[in-house]
Amino acid sequence: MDTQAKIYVAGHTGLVGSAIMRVLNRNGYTHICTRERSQLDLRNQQAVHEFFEQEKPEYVFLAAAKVGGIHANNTYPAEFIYDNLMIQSNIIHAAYVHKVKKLLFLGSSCIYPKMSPQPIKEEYLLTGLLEPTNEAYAIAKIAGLEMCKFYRRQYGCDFISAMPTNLYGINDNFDLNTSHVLPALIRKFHEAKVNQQDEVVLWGTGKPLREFLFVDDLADSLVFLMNHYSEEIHVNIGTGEDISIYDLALTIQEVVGYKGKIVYDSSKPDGTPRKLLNVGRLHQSGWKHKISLQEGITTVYNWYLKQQISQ
Ligand code: GFB
Repeated sequence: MDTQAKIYVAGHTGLVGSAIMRVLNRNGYTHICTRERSQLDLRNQQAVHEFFEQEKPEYVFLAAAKVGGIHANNTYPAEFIYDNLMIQSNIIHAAYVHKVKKLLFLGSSCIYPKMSPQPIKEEYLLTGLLEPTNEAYAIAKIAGLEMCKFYRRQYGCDFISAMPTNLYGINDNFDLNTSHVLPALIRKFHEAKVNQQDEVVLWGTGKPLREFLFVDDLADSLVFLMNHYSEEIHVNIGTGEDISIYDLALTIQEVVGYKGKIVYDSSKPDGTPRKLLNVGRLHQSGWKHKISLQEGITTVYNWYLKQQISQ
């Protein structure tokens, strides 16, 4: 991408989109176009078509999506499949019609089979049944990456897909009903510390293993892929290391400085036992993450504290 190129970041206020904006700005990209949700409903095909007609972006980062943690995915599957299928189909098709030079679609590591061999290679897609708690979201994301593949095959579009592992960072969602585990734990431990609670209740058994990537690292990898990757197969993006929810909780507890007890509510779902990505393809293409989990959690907790003060 030329630094003068016109770039559309779909989902620019979200966790991923806002990180892409930071990385683009830092790297001297000045011609970025965005729309607020109130101005453009990406589920509306006509509105998306008109937006592309008017703005004619050359590059598109498709980071707009309906996302959430295990509880939200499990509770609102109709919304997760509808919103995501509509948003991504409208943008991918409009990018083809309006001759976008390159588009990068973002999926998720939950696209892989629940019982996939570990670490998960890109080739393991569609080799087994999905994890039920996020099946609706995963089906939508699989459709998106397959759509990019088929538009490349039939129309010659330079559309690529990236599959990030579990993400966290600033601008994350801290709502305890809809968030992912990492921001939920920051909030739970922080509030327990402030309110001098004896214990904090976490979901599931603590046994599942998850891989976490700081979202600024992800955004850096996406700009890298936009500039250097152009293949049909999607690329896994992660650190190549995972941690149990039990150990993650101890790490966050320490960063926050909470001294009480941790209790697990096993009536809540665990989700996939493990989803560690094989990041060989990403490393071979020349990119590796920089921010450690400890460093990332500390950054997010400091940001969270500032938000609390400014509220
Ligand atoms: O991050 P998370 O919500 O989603 O949960 P997934 C990860 C693990 O943390 C699960 C446990 O085993 C949860 O039971 N956990 C413990 C908690 N305490 C909490 C808590 O207070 N809040 C939350 N949220 N979890 C999502 C998918 O799966 O991963 C999405 O639902 C997406 O589709 C995303 O792919 C990356 O890692 O299980």
